[in-house]
Amino acid sequence: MAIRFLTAGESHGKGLAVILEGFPADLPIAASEINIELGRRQKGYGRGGRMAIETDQVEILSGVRNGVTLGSPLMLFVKNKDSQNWEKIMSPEKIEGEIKNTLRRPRPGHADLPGGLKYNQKDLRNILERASARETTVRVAAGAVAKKFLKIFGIGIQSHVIQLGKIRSSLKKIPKEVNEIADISPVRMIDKRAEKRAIQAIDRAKKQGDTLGGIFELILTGVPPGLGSHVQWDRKLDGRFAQALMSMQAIKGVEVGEGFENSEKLGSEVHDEIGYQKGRGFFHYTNRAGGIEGGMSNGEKIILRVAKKPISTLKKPLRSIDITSKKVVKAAYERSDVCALPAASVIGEALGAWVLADAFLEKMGGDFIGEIRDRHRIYLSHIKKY
Ligand code: EPS
Repeated sequence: MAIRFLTAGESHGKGLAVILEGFPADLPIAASEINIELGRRQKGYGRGGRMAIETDQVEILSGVRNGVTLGSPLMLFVKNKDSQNWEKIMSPEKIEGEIKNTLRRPRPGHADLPGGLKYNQKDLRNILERASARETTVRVAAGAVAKKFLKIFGIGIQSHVIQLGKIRSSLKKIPKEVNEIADISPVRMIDKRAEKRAIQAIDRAKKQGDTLGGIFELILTGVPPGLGSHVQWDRKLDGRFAQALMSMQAIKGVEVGEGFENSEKLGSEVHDEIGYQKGRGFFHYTNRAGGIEGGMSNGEKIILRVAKKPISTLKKPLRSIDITSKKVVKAAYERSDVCALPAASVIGEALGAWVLADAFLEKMGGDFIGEIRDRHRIYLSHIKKY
């Protein structure tokens, strides 16, 4: 592992923090660039009331001077504007009298019950505050730095929603500028017909007090071959992507290339034949593998698909048990989103960028951008001569 990050913060606490360690010196980065990514995460049709309260803005507290990284840890902070409405409930000081907004009716599908049992908490707010997807705000901030780093080396990462509930995008050919189109779609869908139906599906779910999930796709371009490694289980690039993406709230599946579809086919229908052209070098005639073979990038586009379950906070709640009385009750409901899939797609970009920046730095090595540039050039010339 070349770089790592740790987040801290509760959904309705003062704010969220992230420490990024291992980034090289001389990477130009500005708060305004990180804020663009934070803004993208806040969008999407089907979001709840919270996003109308917040305008996420990062504060760079360390690791950057005069617009460039120093090689020291970056400390990034995003304030929760909503925290002013929760000051007493979320106070770190001992509260006199009764604590409001306690939660005792765990939501099926949420961290509430397993977290309550594990940490022996009788107010499940002590679990939900940290389990909330609000935490992904600073993961996106970390990813924005990783994206900026990758861009120097011609690596891009984009995302779009390919399925929302039962509505599937039926595009055969994906355009090059995915994010340009997805960023202006309320559901991050490129297929306009599917977009319209997806919006209607969200409206229907909202009316019924229900929620919706779906699948988004990540596309990483310009990735050199040989990132990750076949030699050890925890160095395999596909495994590292899967771990990072699966760690996102509500994610239940990660697919590399046409992973699930390929499982029912013959080998001869699945594997991507290898070609060679002078100037272009090695290439594959197809990319069903999604750009990863043997736990390593193979020089093709990396394609990852990520399945998100519907949010577990339901306005029309499912059956649960009151943890104090042990009586059958309806699960707790508090303000939430009907669908946060478009936001998840942006968060996926951030985590995908992070994993790739880590694997890239591991392969190239170096402590300042100029040094990494030189090493990158040498590696590419080795590949050309191979
Ligand atoms: C989120 C903030 C949260 C929710 C959502 C994600 O705000 P609040 O809980 O104050 O309404 O909108 O969180 C969840 C879906 C969850 O299960 O906790 C955000 O910033 O993305």
